[in-house]
Amino acid sequence: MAAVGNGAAGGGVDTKASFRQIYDTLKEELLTDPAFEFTAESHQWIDRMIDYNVLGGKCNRGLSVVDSYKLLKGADVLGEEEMFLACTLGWCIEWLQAFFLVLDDIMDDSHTRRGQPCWFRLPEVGSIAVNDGIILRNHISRILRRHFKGKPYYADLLDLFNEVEFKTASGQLLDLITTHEGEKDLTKYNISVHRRIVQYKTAYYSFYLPVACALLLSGENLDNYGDVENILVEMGTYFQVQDDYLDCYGDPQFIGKIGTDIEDYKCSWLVVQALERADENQKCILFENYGKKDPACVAKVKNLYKELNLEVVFQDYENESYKKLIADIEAQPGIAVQNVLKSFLHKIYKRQK
Ligand code: GPP
Ligand code: MG
Ligand code: MG
Ligand code: MG
Repeated sequence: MAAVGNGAAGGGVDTKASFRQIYDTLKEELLTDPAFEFTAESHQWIDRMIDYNVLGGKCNRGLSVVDSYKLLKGADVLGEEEMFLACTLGWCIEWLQAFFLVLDDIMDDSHTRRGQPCWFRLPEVGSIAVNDGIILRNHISRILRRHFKGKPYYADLLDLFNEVEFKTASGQLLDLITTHEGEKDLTKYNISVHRRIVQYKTAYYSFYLPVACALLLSGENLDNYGDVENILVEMGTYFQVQDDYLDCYGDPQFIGKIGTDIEDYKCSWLVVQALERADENQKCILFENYGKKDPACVAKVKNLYKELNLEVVFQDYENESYKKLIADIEAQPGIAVQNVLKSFLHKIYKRQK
């Protein structure tokens, strides 16, 4: 099989270019899906909806499938067919992410995403975004069916996406019900509540899923990779702590979204740290101002975070997490697996967006 120049492991320029090209193929296939007779209007809608929601991110999750697969195989360059399949699975994860984000932005009452208005905020979209989310989810099944039906690992692949989706939706449930009107109670927020939420809502789909896809492509049985799963879930927890931190301290221009965690009464890592460190007076300030839309209340919470030096607390957490993850990774028996995990960690360590 012809080898294509798809660059060195680690998301090289060539890998990114090949990855992007395959998007065009997959989109075209979805837009000519024989299971549906598109009208001109629906064709145009789906075309725009996919571009708007699937593109524009960093593609870390998708590219990690390709990078991980290369590292597992110990090959810098993949054959054309292998490259296509790895990129296709990567795009399935990007589609899953688009599906989650379209719906998450409605649930979190967010305004911007990836530097543009959230999809549901467009006047012509509104609640149609809910159905678009469902369509994005169904696109994954369409893509998997077209390119993987008949492969020995097809059933495992479907099962993997289903399991991960269930975990994510369950984590999203935990995230949402802690913020329920009438249930609002900051005394319930602590690090183990936070941990449970973020493991489920973020870590499985963002970290375990890309590596699990690469393992299935390599013919591996996921039952043999429990330790790898645990390390990836830890990495995903660290990633969501960064997300919580950036929600408050990130530059909206740079991260492409305006934080809403304080307004939304989220069980964010920052509020958990603040609660652990606040004296009685400071706790009163938090209790009175957390979870309010009023910008003056949000400013009071942010001031308190400053007083409590949470920026430094975060830097310490980041350094400690990194050290712990590297130690856990180096305790793994296989060098290829170690490389996969390290490569993923280095994509996110000290990220600014
Ligand atoms: C990220 O939380 C979690 C998700 C995107 C999972 C959503 C799951 C669904 C089943 C819809 P977040 O709200 O902190 O992300 P962001 O900061 O990007 O809005
Ligand atoms: Mg959310
Ligand atoms: Mg959100
Ligand atoms: Mg967030």
